[in-house]
Amino acid sequence: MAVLNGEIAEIFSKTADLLEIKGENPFKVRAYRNAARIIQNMGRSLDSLVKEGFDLTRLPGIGSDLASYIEEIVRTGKFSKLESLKKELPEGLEELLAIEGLGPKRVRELYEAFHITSLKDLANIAQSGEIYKLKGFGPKLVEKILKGITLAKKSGRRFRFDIAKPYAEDIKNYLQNFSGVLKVEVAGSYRRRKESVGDLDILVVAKNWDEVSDYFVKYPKVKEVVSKGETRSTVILNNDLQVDLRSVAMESYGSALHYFTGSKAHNIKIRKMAIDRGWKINEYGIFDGDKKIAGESESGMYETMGLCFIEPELREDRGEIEACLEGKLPKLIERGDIKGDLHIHSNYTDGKASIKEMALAALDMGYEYIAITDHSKHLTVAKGLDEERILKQFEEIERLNKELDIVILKGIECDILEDGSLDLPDSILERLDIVLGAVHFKFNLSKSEQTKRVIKAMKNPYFNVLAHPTGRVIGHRNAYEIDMDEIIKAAKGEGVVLEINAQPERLDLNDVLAKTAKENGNLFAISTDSHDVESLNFMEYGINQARRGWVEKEDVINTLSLRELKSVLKR
Ligand code: DGT
Ligand code: CA
Ligand code: CA
Repeated sequence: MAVLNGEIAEIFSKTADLLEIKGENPFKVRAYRNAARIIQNMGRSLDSLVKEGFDLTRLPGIGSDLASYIEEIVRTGKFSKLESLKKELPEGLEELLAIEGLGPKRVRELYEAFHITSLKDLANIAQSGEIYKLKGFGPKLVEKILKGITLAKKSGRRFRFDIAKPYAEDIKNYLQNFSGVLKVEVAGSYRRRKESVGDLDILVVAKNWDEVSDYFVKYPKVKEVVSKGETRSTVILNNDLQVDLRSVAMESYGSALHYFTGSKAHNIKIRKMAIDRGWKINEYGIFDGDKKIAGESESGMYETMGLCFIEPELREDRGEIEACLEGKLPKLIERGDIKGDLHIHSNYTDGKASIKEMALAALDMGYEYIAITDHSKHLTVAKGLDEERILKQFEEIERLNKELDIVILKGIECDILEDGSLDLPDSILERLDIVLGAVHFKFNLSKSEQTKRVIKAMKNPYFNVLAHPTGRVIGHRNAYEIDMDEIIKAAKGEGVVLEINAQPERLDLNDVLAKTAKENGNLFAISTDSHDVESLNFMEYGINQARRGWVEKEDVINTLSLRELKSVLKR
């Protein structure tokens, strides 16, 4: 059985966490973390590369140590270094690391002082006040920690889309390989491309359900079989992701797919419409009395209801049924509409690859242009660019533009300072093709101050794109307090484009805000914020989120030709 890239990534990221808590060399920790990140997004299966005898060190970001570790994991399913770390430090500590405000040093202190190994332990000593006995733990930090625990608990039972995806694809593949399986589809929130999924809901049409169910529970990554029933079996995978498999008859495949794709709210609305007509609708079909009038295909279900086909991403009861009836259903943007990526970092700051490497990878993806948007000087941890280094970068970009068959735009991800001014002078900004502005510090301003700060920044005539507009990180950090209705209005007024940041842990704007902005007539940039070559593939997640926000091709500036794009950027 193949080891998934996602599993290898998870092993390295756990190793990084435990090493960090142990207080090991930060470079070593970072190497594991980078490896995890790169591997999570890699297009090719490491398992098959190893089995083909491919030299892994030829892959970007993989040195000889890492290559041998990957080989060990592929061949044994385990990583001995992680196994021995687990003997030194209890598991569970790494979930504490995800809490905002708790770095590895504090996690270690908490473990040494109170033997804390879980969120529950942490909540207990934080609430009892005992935590104040530790140096450096004041009321502000403890409040932040308690907030973090609530957030982690809420999202802890859910899996980010990009984490669930390789498993969903692998299980689908596994089931398709069984000869008695006639059809397989992953339904539920996964099919709706939600940013996180609670579990996977898979439908099969099987010649013999019992055989398929037996085969399903033997899927090698199953940790626990929860139930094995007449029409449904449920398992938990090694990473705690739950998978439901349901048996469906061919003649009700469409109705079952519709029912189990959801959302529940969307289903309920359609069921009401059916009832109003004197019909009945369920996972077996649409019935007029005893007569079945639809159910074989999903499109037939919508057609029978007098509705257009509604894309799964829209099925949230956010007005999609009404929009269809009024002939106003959007034609959603597609991956193939994208002509370039407008938020990319290079090794001038905290990116891992050179400008040329990023550009060549983008060219390989069929892009016509990219923007290099490294950090500005305020972000010292990322080696942010000052005036002098930007000018040096200009020269390199100009040289590459003569050499390569892709256009590199000169850009910056400029820090928005606390008072709403920008981190670089207008004399530099005016020479750039594209200016992204972003909040990277002072997340804790009041709502009105934060709103004022960002609006003031957007008034700068060179400001083009508001990057990751709310600052949220899924499962880790809530959006900062900011009045997004005001921001959306101001952005439109100033000719500022809103980013849909495609990093799977950001997806910022989220679906709901994207829809609000779309209704307001704003423009978007769907951008990967790549720090390495593999992350250029994040575009897919940004497209998912944009589609969930009803966004169409016309709303997105990186679907434009270079000439049209340049005219939008001259605001
Ligand atoms: P999740 O797993 O929390 O990310 O979200 P879903 O949407 O995948 O929800 P899940 O797994 O509980 O159920 C899968 C689908 O089954 C759901 O989207 C709609 C359908 N469904 C489940 N329960 C009900 C129900 O009580 N009524 C109706 N109409 N549909 C339901
Ligand atoms: Ca589900
Ligand atoms: Ca489910």
